[in-house]
Amino acid sequence: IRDAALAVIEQASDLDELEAIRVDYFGRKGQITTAMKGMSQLSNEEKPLIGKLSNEVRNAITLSLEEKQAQFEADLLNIRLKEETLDVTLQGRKLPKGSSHILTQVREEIEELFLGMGYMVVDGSEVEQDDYNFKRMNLPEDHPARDMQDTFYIGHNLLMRTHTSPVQARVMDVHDFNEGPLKMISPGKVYRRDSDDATHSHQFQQIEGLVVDHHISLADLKGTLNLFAKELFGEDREIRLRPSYFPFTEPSVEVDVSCFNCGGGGCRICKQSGWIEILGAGVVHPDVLEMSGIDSEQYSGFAFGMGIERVAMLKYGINDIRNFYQNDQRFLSQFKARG
Ligand code: FA5
Repeated sequence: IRDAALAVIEQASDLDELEAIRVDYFGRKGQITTAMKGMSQLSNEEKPLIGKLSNEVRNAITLSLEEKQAQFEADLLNIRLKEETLDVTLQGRKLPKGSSHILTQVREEIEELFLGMGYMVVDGSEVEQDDYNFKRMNLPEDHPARDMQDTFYIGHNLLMRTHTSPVQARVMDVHDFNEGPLKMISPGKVYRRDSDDATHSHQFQQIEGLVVDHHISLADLKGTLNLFAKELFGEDREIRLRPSYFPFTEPSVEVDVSCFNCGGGGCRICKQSGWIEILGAGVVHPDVLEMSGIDSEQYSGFAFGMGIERVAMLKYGINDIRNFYQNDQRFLSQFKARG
């Protein structure tokens, strides 16, 4: 039995076959089991001899089965290890990479420029009180200039801010001049009931700027804006100041930049004028300072509010403001450069 068993075990080709062999010898009706059962019929002299022999046979077969099983298991493990090997030299698949929105890029560029000139960047709230959006900007109720900016009201005394100017009042309320002059910009979204067209959107972004100190004049404003325009648009672009009106500045100006697409000759963006308006500005009205508790005899300031979309249109020659908000990848993916 032993030699026959060892021979079949040797030839077994997998774990299943080995199990069949084990059953064939040690199963309920297996050869060894049957032989052991037959022991009871042996004489007392034969029992120890045959018993010893059969134990040896059983141990030899068991050992051989175990060895073979261990060998099969080791083989299987090796095969699995081989199959699961990672080829670290294989080229990876490229994942499409996103980037920040073109308006975010332009906003950050403007922020960096003013940070470099010592301004702080302040956050404002898109939901604003009527008081701050209008009254504190020298626009009492019934003031006709409230019509200049059609407003989304969301409750009594609460509205979606129509410009970033209310941040001026909020910052002036808390500024301590013992710590130095006030120099801040405040970027953010604003909302108006404008009809959308190539240069107007009902939701757009502004950057407010405010400087208050002793002896600040229109000349400081002009110098600052000139520097800004040259830095952002390049030396060859021109800016011009036109007299304008805002209740919160006196005098007030609007600033145009020479148009990109037509080289100043006139096109659809600038409506044939060769110029596009990017911001409103002026010398802070003394009443606005006083409402924040700032002595207008001692202090003066300038302020400006620019449209970020308009700046981006001029910088990159984009001829329709709606491109910024339609999420067309063909448009957006052109501006991946700065990420
Ligand atoms: C204002 O909003 C004033 N608060 C600006 C200001 C601040 C003046 C501080 C003086 C001192 P205005 O409504 O002109 O002004 O808007 C300012 C800029 O926002 C415009 O020059 C233009 O660039 C942009 N803008 C205005 N309306 C829209 C619109 N519907 N869509 C896109 N950009 C707009």
